[in-house]
Parts: sequence; C-alpha cells; structure tokens
Amino acid sequence: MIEHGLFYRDTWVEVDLDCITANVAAVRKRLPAEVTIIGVVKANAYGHGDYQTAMAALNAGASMLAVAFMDEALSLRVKGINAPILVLGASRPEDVTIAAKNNIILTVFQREWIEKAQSFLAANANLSLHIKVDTGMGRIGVRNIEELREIEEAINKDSRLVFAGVFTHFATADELDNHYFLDQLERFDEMVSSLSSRPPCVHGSNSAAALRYGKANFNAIRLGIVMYGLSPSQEIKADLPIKLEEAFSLHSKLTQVKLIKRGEKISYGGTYEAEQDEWVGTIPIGYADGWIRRLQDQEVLIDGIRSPIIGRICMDQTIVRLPHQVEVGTVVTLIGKQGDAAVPIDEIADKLDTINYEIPCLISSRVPRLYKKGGEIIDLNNALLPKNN
Ligand code: PMH
Repeated sequence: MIEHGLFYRDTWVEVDLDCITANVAAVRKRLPAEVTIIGVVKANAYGHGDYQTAMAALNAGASMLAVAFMDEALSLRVKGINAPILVLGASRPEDVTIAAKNNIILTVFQREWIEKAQSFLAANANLSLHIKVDTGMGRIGVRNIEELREIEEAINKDSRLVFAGVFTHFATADELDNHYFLDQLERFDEMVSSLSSRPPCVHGSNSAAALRYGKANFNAIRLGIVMYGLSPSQEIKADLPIKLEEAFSLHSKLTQVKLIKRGEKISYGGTYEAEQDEWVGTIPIGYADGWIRRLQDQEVLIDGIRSPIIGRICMDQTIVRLPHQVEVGTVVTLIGKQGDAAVPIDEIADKLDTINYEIPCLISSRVPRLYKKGGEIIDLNNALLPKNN
C-alpha cells in the first residue's frame, strides 16, 4: 500500500508554522481589539499550504479567512475549517447555493450579478455578501455611487441575502509616495458614507496599509504577505514596524557527487565548462518544480557554503558546483537558512526580476510541503488532517 502523505524523492518545502504564528501575533498586537484580521490564504496560502496556514493564522489572532475563488474556500471547508471565509474574487451566480450551503461569503460588484444570483438561490438559503468598491485598483469593483446604492438596495430587498461587508483594495500602499493611496482612501470613505447603512465589516488594508496607515484599517484588515514573513515591497522593507520571520524554505539532497575534469561540460547545451577539476553534485529538482531555468547561476547552500548552480536547469534535475567533496545525501538548501548562511526569498525574487509574492507560488505542487512546529516536522502534505475528512 502507498501511504498517503509520504514522498519518495528528497526535495521538499518546509513551512515553519511558528513563523506564521509570530507574524500574525505581532500584527495582532499592534491593532485595536475591534479590528479583525482576515488571513489571506488564496493560492494555497501563497504556496505555503492552505489548511496548515489557515489553522496557524486562526490560532494566532486571525478570525476570518479570505481566498480568491470559491474552489479555494470549499477546499478549506472540506479540510474542516469552520471560520468565516470570504471569496475576494468573482464567483459565478450559478454557484450561490453551494456558497450559501457552505457558509462562504461572496464578493459582489455588479447589479446584474445579484439578479442572476437570485434566480439560482434556493428559497431558504442565506448568503452573506461583501460589496467590492473599486477606488483606483481598476480590477473588480463598483466604481460609482449610484451603482453601489443600487447593489445595496438589491441585497437589502432580498431576505436571503445579507449585506455583511464592503471593501476596497489599495494599489500603492507598499510605495513610499502616498498620494495615490490617500486618494483611494478618500474615495473609499466617500463611497462607504453614501451607503444607507454601514455593514458590520468594512475593510481596505492589505499588509502594507495595515502596518503603515492605521486609519485605513476600518474594522478589518486583509493580511497576506506579512503573515508569511515577507515584506510587501523592498521600498518599505527597512521601515516595517515589526520583525518578520520567513516561514518558507526549500531543500533537496545530493543524489550524485562527482569530480569533473577541467574543460568538461555540464547539462543541456554544454553551456558550462569547468575551468579546473572540480566537484559537482546533482539535486532532484528542476523547472517542473517551479525551480525555473532562469535560476541558472543562483547560489544554493551546501554545508552552510554558498555554491552556484552550473549549466542549464533541467525539468527534474539541477547541477551545482560543490565547495569540496561532500557525501551523497547532503542537504542542499535552495531557499532558507543553513547555520548563519541564508538565501532569502527576496534574493530569488531579485534574481528573477520579480516580487517575493511570486516565489513560493512558483514552487509547484510536485514539491511536498512539510510543516514545522516547535522545530519539529509535524505534518507531511496534510497527512495529519482531521480523520473525519
Ligand atoms: N486583499 C486582496 C483583494 C488581495 O488581492 C490581496 C493580495 C490581499 C488582500 C493581501 O495583500 P498582501 O499580501 O499584500 O497583504 N493580492 C495580490 C495579488 O492579486 N497579486 O499580488 C498580491
């Protein structure tokens, strides 16, 4: 029998739940008691794993969760999460009854959507809605006051619908220049004031706004990147009021170690040629794991020493130049710490010319996620989910 949750190749992600707990607790400490923390666990909790992250966030002071799509909300329900879950993105009106049955809160931003949803909603259903207001992000959201009022009225007219919240999203809260942010905030205030009644939950802030602009917090914040221990941008990194602890790390083990001679080549295209006799090693991770080809030359940690990737990264394997002869089976850390040495996610993001958000999302589901608590691995790939699921 193949045991669920085990894996048979030595490449894995470690998610340190104590870091998530510490980050959420640090934010919680700064917030007034009436401000709810909504833990943003969309995209499999930014690649960290939805269930374990959600549990850690809820235990550390979050009392609600947010995801992008209904599929993600249902995945959390199936795993036994009972906390309120808000779907931030668009849902199909056809699916409202499933949402209501599973106590999932949906986002609405179009008058016609409500009409359609009403025709699909069971007679005795109860569906909570948050209205999304577009104050300058230009993504989803109602932009004008008349339409906002119409949506509010349509919700209030139908006893199956509950007007539970209103929210917006800031486009530049992570930039030092706050002009655009302040314009958005003003617009949001204006739109919320135009409602005939203020719903119980009003929220605007993402991580950056939550840490930088208390007045934008209303009575809930949507905490994503900071929960994972990453800065919302490089621009504000040095000014963040709390110390962040990076939860995600990526490891593998050497499957072969060999001495190559000066002039010998490595990997597809033979793009790397040894300048001298040197020790090289192979690790079982490649671009199919999201360890993409552009990471060629990136350094990894072996015995606490930075060692470069050489030659092209293959689909399932990557070759590194070793600092010295090391044993097969030695741990290679591609993201994270070994002793005093570290390859932080920001370094990988910088190498790939992108933002840190993208890196844990990029590491594909082929790589198992292991969870650490109190320094010990507690769960292989959600194998320890509640037994009744
Ligand atoms: N709220 C909404 C609507 C979001 O889209 C996001 C992140 C968050 C809150 C959390 O933001 P934070 O991680 O900065 O705290 N959304 C995205 C996105 O769509 N692309 O990058 C981040």
